[in-house]
Amino acid sequence: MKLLFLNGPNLNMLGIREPDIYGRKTYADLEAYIKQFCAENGIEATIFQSNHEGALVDAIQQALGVYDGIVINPAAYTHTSIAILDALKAVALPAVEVHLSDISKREEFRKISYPGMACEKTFAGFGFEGYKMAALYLKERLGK
Ligand code: CA2
Repeated sequence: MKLLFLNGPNLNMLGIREPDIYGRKTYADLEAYIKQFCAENGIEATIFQSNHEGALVDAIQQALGVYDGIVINPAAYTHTSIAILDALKAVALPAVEVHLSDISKREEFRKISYPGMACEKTFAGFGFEGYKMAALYLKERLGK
């Protein structure tokens, strides 16, 4: 099973500021965590981070016919991006949304998720583990 892990803007800054919200671990730690649980669960993982909305849209479009599913943390684009929502709808691959923090318990503007409307599930507030929960959900769902 091949999964594409997409991470949006500023996630490359993890561990540098706001440790009370996002923890002390770095983006490199997140990549290592994803690679390790994927290896343990027979999942082929590609991980991509971008600060640019169009680059994330391109990555979603290019996933068609290549990946079995998408795990996405759109970061701040969660709350603004109809373009990412439309791209997810266009490829219609099974997708799961992940957030490190529990966006339902933060500022009002974080409560809406556009990409989430094209995702089968959302795991928010579980830190790095949310990525594993999302991947295992897709593994089960795809029967692989
Ligand atoms: O909780 C999440 O995973 C978020 O997607 C993270 C985004 C935020 O805009 C979403 O509302 C929820 C922020 C990404 C990382 O932001 C940082 C800010 C300062 C220091 C390090 C990372």
